[in-house]
Amino acid sequence: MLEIYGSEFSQKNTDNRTSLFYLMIIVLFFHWSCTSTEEGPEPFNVLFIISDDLTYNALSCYGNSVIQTPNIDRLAARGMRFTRAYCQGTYCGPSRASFLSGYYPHATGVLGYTNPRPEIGDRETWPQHFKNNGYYTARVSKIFHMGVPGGIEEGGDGADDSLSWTERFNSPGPEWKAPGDGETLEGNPDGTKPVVGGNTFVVVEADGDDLVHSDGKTATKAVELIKKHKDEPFWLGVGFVRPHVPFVAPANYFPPFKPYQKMVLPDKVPGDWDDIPEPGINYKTSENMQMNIRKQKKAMGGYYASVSYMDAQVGKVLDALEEADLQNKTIIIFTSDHGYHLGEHDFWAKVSLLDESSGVPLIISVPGKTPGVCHSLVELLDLYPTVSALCNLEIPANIQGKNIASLLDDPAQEVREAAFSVAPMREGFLLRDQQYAFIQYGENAQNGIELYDINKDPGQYQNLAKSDRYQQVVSEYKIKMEKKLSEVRDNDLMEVIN
Ligand SMILES: [Ca+2]
Repeated sequence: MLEIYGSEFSQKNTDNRTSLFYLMIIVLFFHWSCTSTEEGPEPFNVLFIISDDLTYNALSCYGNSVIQTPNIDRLAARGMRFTRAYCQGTYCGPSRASFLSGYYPHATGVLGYTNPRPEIGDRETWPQHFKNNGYYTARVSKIFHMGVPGGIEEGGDGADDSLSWTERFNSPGPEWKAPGDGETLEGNPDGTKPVVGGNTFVVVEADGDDLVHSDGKTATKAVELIKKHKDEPFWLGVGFVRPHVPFVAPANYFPPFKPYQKMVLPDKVPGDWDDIPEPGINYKTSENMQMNIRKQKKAMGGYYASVSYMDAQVGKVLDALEEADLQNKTIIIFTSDHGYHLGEHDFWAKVSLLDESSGVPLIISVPGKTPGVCHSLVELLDLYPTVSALCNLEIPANIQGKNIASLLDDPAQEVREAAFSVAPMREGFLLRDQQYAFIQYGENAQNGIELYDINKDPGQYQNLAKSDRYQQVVSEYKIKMEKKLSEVRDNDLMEVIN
């Protein structure tokens, strides 16, 4: 018996050794396959390029035939171009604080022009997450909020967050003070006002070359940093301030848009404002800016020249990336902090929650992915988790955006039922889905509602909110909005705010 037990014992031992051997093989295989798929040969770099106050309507890759933006177009040709990307706040401060922190504006409470650090405490911002994972992170010029033109004239850090960066660089420029042929278009009906600063519609056809201005200096610094850091993983934020006012650019960018008289303004629809609730009338209009048709056309031409100039600077940065042979190792993102009105509804500039102002251009180029066009609703808030996932970094559990990386493989998917955006200065809230744009003013819609059927009325001219036929739709969207506002506020920061 003993012997039998003994032979069974030794048999078991042999089996155990064999099992152990196979187990080790399996463990080694999984270890190898995990390290080879998760870590990859080399981590991707991230080049994040953001223009200030840029509407997608002013880019040729989005269908504009008056202006040519060859550099942004060439990025679009090799990346995924999103046609329904929305910002989360329709002016600089809240939008930038949101997508950089990973929280909606009403989650942090950052509705003005500050950085979100006091609200998020030791939680990581998007670039900081990369910095903490071994990346060199840098910003050139405006990534978090900076005042334009004042902050650019001063050359300070603005509402920046120092913890996000390994290094940071500012690009001071003369802005409206640049020598050249300038005119103040806004609030200047008799033409007696000189060229002024501030958030004012001013056009300057400037003397000198690209490097006179902030964006030219930003491109130069970005090119230098790409060369210098090409052998280590980097997250480089390049912030161009054009086409934010003042519309100042070297004079050689203006000829395609002159004489300004040839610019074609959006249709002016009689009675257009009659069905828009008072907070929905934008803060800048042709009327309150006292801009006649000549000035409106010049505003459009000046804006386009500023976009052309910015596009040329984007080209310099893309060229540098190719020269450093990094195009196959770098995720490139191009976007804006929000959109802009160029005379639609006689509205100008930002803040409005209509598509021209709440929608943003968004191109994401990832090495190895097939270029394409994606019509899914996406939010700028999705960049932080998506780019983290694409770089095989953990997505922090606290942030509110979605990982939309699957759209880069299959752009026909839908990842969101609706996009959400806010205009805090008028307590405006937008839910935009594939059929409707629902806008309410006030937490309980007490200050008015706009409802547009985008498929029938893409220009958003017919507010259906008071139509008997749409009362059921209005009720449904009010409930959806209440739910969204509650979701936004249900996060790990609430104790900090309260
Ligand atoms: Ca802006």
